[in-house]
Amino acid sequence: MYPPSRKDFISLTLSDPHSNTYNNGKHRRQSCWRKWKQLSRLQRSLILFLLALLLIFGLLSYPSITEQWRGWSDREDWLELNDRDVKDLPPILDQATGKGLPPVAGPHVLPAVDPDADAGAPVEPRGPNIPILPRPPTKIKTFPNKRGPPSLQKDGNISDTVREVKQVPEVAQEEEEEGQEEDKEKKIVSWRGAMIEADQATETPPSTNEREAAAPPAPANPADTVPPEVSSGTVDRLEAVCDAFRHAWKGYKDYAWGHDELKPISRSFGEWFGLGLTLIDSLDTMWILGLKEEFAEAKDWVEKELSFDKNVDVNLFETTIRVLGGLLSTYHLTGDQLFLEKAKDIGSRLMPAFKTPSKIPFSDVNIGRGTAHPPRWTSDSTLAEVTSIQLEFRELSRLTQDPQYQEVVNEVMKLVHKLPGKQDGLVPMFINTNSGQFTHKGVFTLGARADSYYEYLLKQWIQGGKTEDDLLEDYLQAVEGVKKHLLRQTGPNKLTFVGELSHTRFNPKMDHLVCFLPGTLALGAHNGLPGDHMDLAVQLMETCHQMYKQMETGLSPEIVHFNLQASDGHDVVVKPADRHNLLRPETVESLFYMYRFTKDTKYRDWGWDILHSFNNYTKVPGGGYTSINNVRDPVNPGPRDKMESFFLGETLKYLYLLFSDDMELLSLDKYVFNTEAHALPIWPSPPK
Ligand code: DMJ
Repeated sequence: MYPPSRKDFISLTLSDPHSNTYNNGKHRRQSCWRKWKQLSRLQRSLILFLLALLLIFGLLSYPSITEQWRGWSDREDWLELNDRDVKDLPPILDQATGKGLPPVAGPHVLPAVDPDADAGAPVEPRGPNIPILPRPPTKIKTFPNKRGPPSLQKDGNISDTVREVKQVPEVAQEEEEEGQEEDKEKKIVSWRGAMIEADQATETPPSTNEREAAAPPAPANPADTVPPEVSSGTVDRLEAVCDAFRHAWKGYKDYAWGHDELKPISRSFGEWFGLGLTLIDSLDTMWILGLKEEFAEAKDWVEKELSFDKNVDVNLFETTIRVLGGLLSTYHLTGDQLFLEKAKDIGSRLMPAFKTPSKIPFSDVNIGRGTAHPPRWTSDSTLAEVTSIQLEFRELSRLTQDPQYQEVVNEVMKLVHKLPGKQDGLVPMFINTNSGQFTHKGVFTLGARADSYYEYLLKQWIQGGKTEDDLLEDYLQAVEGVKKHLLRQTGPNKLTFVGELSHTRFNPKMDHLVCFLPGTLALGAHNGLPGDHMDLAVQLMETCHQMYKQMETGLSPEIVHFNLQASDGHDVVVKPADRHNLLRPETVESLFYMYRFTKDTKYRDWGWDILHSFNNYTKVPGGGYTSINNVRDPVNPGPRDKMESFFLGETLKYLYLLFSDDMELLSLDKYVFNTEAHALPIWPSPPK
């Protein structure tokens, strides 16, 4: 005998679609009901329980599903995205219509991208003219509740760590707004072809009236890290920069005086060349900020302590841009011969670097022995290094009436100008000091090792009174090369960025260093170069701003990767090894140029936010600012214990100039800044 069968299972009968048996709705309902009745109580309860669970789960997951549809998912897995082959690149879409943009007449910026193209291979433009990239939307996620890191605050006086500048009275604010309205009306295309006759004279020291008029800032609550609301060009912001400088200088003075760099956490110093790099890099900044006492004590050190008669290997490029550039700039601002004498001394000691078979200089010089050599592991020099010393050497020749400095650096430019191995004006990153040929060909970047080559093409042309056609030709060609090979947009928010090319493979990687480019493009447009350079500058400036804004600390990482996928998600991807911030200047440098040429106050506001983030996450109690390891971790950004000299030489100087209403303070029609933010005069035109 078999026991009575138990109905602990559900049998499903799949009907034959062609059969007539169950094609009637009434029958089907009856049949379902019959089947339901046939189920045991346990089975029915189980089914009801499962249905209830499904319903609850569906209700709970509804908001997050819709959120994803809206593209506001806060997934963290985007952080770990790896390099992707650039497949299925999206066509450039019109933001409003979502359709592909037709070619338009006018200048072009970006090559059209064929979605069926090979991985990463840029596609020839579809027509003679390609549209300017649509502007990125402003709806980007922000992190309003940034907090200062405990690791930088624990042993410090809170009011020392974060300071708040006082509110501007309402009336003043209204006046400011009216002024801004006027500014907007006046906003003609001032960046086209406005060249004023160059003026060779040194500039008188800036007035400190503005600074002295500002009331001392009140201490703030360190947890309240929202930038204080001050109108965009007020003395409060200038005073905040001066405060930052004083704080940095205090650390340097207390723990690293006369040495190259401050180590603010360990309250000690680091030596690179043993030339007082931070002190020399800071001289003209102090002069511009009106910090008379600090300047006087630094000058005293230069006069009494600074000696270049040292058996020490220095890097030709770094010493030229920081030391020679810093001394020349300070000479022009102050008219003090001391700085010119020191400039001549270091300039002549760097000359042995050019004694090479190819006339392409070695990277290292022993300034005491008068010998030079390449790095131990190669006979190559870095391209940016040998092509970004020209402004300084040319100026030294002009001031000393000794042509030797200008001759050696002009020779390098001549060689590079006619060298094979470029791609539409883009240059490889290395050049051999024996053969004078490019090496590591096929790899192109606007970042490390190539960046200031492009910057100095334009700036030499401006410095020399816009007469040296080869420089202009190389610059214009390079900008076209950038547009053709390196420019792309992110998938999610259409941010325009400059990637890298490695043997035709596109890599959506961009160094923070590339953020010099918006400023340089704007400077070119101001000097009469095509208007679409300015359009591109505006787009790249937005991207560099987003590299800060999208980070939890409000500070950009050293390197970002951009997301080319059309899907929702984040534009900026940061790999764990790239999350550090070295207090670099390039973005605030470009903000300064963009503000000077457009008077758009948003650029000042962006700079203000950056200063605020530096104060929150890099300011070290007791004195100094430090590089940090992780811009994504506001609780522990990981201080690196190093304050680079360019934080005082460049970053704070550009912030001050950005906030200053005095457009004649280092007018861009009279001065050209070297790549370390040291101002050199534009040469007067020769008499006709
Ligand atoms: C500076 O020394 C110069 O700006 C150089 O051109 C690039 N690197 C640093 C700043 O980031």
